[in-house]
Amino acid sequence: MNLEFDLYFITDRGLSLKPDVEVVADALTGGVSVVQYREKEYSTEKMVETALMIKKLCSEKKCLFLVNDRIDVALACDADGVHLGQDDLPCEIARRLLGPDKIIGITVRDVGEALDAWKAGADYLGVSPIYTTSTKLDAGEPGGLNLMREVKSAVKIPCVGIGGINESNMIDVLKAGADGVCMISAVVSNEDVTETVKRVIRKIESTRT
Ligand code: TZP
Ligand code: MG
Repeated sequence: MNLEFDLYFITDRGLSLKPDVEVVADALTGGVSVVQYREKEYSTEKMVETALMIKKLCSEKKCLFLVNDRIDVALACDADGVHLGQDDLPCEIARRLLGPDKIIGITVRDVGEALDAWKAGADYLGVSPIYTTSTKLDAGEPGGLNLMREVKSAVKIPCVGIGGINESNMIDVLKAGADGVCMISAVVSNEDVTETVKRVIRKIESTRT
């Protein structure tokens, strides 16, 4: 599968100034290549309802749509895949449930976890946390650019940097080997998400020309 990431967008209801579905619409107008729906508190029913609306928007823009943690929700709305952490369902079991064609991303915090996830059949890795973040309180110690470099050279699947990334440090993360960057607070808490996404994508493109 040829996965291409630039700006990897993740919803965060607590930090956004608008409801998730509206923020996703703004991010899609800005041109994000992947949307991950991340929701830790909603009932399953409400989560599926929201995921179905986001899935529709993503399909219209041919944007990849992933669900965080919840394989049941991903299946219910026919998302393109899931993103799983180290404490979620193991990758092999997720693969059995989702089938060969869905995308599975795994969060890794060191090279050992990266190699395990790759061998287990992950399609891409979220390398985390690169910098200190207050968005995910249990993210752990930041691994910095060295973590990004080490993981990227250990595996042959796309790697997305996450954790404390913003418009000032994103280029460093890309230069350290990231195939894409994820920034939650630096994107969703902005008044104009569309403009922010456009600016970030221009910066990413400038590193690739
Ligand atoms: N997983 C690892 S760090 C993180 C997640 C969901 C939060 C990243 O948020 P921010 O605001 O970009 O630091
Ligand atoms: Mg998780």
